[in-house]
Amino acid sequence: MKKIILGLAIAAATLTTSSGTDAKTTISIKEIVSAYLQMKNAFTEDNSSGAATAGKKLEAAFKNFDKSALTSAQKKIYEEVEADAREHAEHIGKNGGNIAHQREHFELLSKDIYDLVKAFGGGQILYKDFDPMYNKGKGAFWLSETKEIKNPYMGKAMLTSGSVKEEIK
Ligand SMILES: [Cu+2]
Repeated sequence: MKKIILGLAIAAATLTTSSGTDAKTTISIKEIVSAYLQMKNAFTEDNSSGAATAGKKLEAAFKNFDKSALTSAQKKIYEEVEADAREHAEHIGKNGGNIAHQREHFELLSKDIYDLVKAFGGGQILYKDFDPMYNKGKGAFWLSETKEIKNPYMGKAMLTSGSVKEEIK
């Protein structure tokens, strides 16, 4: 039920923000997106401590996010995502040295960041990429700033595995 309501709220916010999101909000989202991308890039290099550093940065970006410029529909979406995303960022931040566990959180975090980017815009073109093999063949997606595939779940073992599913403008 919660998912359905969130879906509707996102659809509503997309309609109201397509004419232009407040500049301040875009900047705050950009900090969240940039910390997420830093984390994703660390995972592509199997860099667990780099991912942990980015996790702490992402947690801070959420903490510093200015909600005052949001419309009530945007605020609703943000608040739906925030607690969950912060928890994943925190666990990734605390689990340097345990990259398998960090990647489990990264998969769930990617869903949250995707919802935010769809509602607020990412401040840059982003690609939704999909790896069909992660999680025993269940598959998982991530967001990237480049069209070229660099897989954060497989890292160096299978860096180019996966494909672009969506271009988010
Ligand atoms: Cu954890």
